[in-house]
Amino acid sequence: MKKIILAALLLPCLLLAQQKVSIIPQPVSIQIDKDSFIIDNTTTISFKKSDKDLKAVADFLSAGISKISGINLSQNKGKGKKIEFKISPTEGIGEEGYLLNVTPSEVRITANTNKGLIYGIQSLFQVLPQVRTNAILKIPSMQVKDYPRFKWRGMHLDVSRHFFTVDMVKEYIELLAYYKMNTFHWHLVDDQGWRIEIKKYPKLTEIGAWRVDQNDKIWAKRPQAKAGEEPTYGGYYTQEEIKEVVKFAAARGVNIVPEIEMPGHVASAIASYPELSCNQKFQLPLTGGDYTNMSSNYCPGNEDVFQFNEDILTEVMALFPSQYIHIGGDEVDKSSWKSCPKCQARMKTENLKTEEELQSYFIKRIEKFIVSKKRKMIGWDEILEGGLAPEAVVMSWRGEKGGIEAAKMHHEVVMTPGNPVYFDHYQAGPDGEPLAIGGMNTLRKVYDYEPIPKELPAENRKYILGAQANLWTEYITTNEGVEYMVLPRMLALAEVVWSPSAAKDWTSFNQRLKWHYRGFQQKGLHYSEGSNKIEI
Ligand code: TNX
Repeated sequence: MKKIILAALLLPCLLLAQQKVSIIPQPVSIQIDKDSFIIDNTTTISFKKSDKDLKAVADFLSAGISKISGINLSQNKGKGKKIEFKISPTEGIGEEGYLLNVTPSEVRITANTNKGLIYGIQSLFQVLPQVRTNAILKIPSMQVKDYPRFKWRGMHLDVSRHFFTVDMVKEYIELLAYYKMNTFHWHLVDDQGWRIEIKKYPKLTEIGAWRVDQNDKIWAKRPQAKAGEEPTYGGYYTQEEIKEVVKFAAARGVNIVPEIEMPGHVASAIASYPELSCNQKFQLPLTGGDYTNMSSNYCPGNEDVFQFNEDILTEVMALFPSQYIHIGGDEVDKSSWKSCPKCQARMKTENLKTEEELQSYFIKRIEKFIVSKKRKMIGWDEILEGGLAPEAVVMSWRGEKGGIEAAKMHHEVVMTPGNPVYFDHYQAGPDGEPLAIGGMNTLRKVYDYEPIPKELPAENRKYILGAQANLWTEYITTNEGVEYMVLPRMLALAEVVWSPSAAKDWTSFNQRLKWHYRGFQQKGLHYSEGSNKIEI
């Protein structure tokens, strides 16, 4: 009897002693014990010294610890307790997985690659305080085995409709890496602004990066530029800045997929080089989010257009090591090609029957070039129309139809259907929410998303690389706006693309979310709690 009473009294104490762990995305397996490892001034990071890349991983951990505590961890010296990194062939965790073992005397992260180690560190960060503290840094003892479900865990950002600074882009990458997302799709080109310096074609950023709408907050209500007005709103990234961002992302295990739109959504390029459109008329880069028109497409009848794009892609590929290069391909108003003599001549010589086939001809030529450089071309699902290029990867955004079709044809696919992973759509309200593009993608809807469509035959499922959320910024003008639309929905997506589907649990997710909300508050990040209130 006495024993039972004692146990009953002790149990709450034991539970209290056990630190709460709220990792998102939920690890594949995690076992938490009651004691903990304490990080102090004597703690040292230990790794194979000769491995320079491991030094970068160690620096990543040190920087994070120093930020929250002011403690500067030593590396490979000192007699204190160790946080050890180990690259060693480990079965069952793949390229990005990790094992994390925490005991009171040691922390050990084991992985097959540095990326795996980085994810182990991100899990460590998620059990430590989120902002600067004077409290003791305690890591609960635990055993974690963890690896992702999908290879492509993407977040997109449109920097054309509104421009975001290098610092903001880094903040975005930091945030997505914290949740083990590994792909940043950088939408660098659209009608409303060309955002990447191209040395061979300087007018792209001298002219194409600027427009006349600096004071307007909502594009739909924006007046068109009047003759003689100075284009002063915009911006672009220099090649040096791009290199810096690529390096920053790589240090966090994030690959950047650059998107260079073609043949449509390029009014900004046509503003710079009007001779590349069918009607060759000069126009200013479009304001806000206006839809493409006749003079915002390249002319596929013009040979110079191909040279131009190949030159641009050559510079782009030198900056971005990504295996995948995105060429857009969406929403081309092909009717303009009907009345273009050069386009019609091209169709005749190439024996193309429809304007869709003409677009397909365009994309196939570009793919050939990209493949000749040992990269893979990815495009929006419109690239299926008129015939898919032989090795193209399809980003399925108009639902999953295009993705299913491509996977059945043995093409790789990234699922990014507007419903539910367009984060420019409302997440709550709409009363009381910032103006957004229609559609209601609540947190719950995102959480319940399953990237493998039921109707896809089993043998084709391996072609689904993963999923991605897109953030178009016609209505999003500020950093706060970006944060608000992404948080907390990105956390739901992270669990969709990382955690085993059997481990998904809405109630548990909501429990864990609380710790993250506190972090957002502490860090001053904007987020929508509203998205959690609406059930579908
Ligand atoms: C469609 S998604 C677009 C974008 C818009 C978005 C708004 C896609 C490939 N094209 O240009 O910004 O809708 O939701």
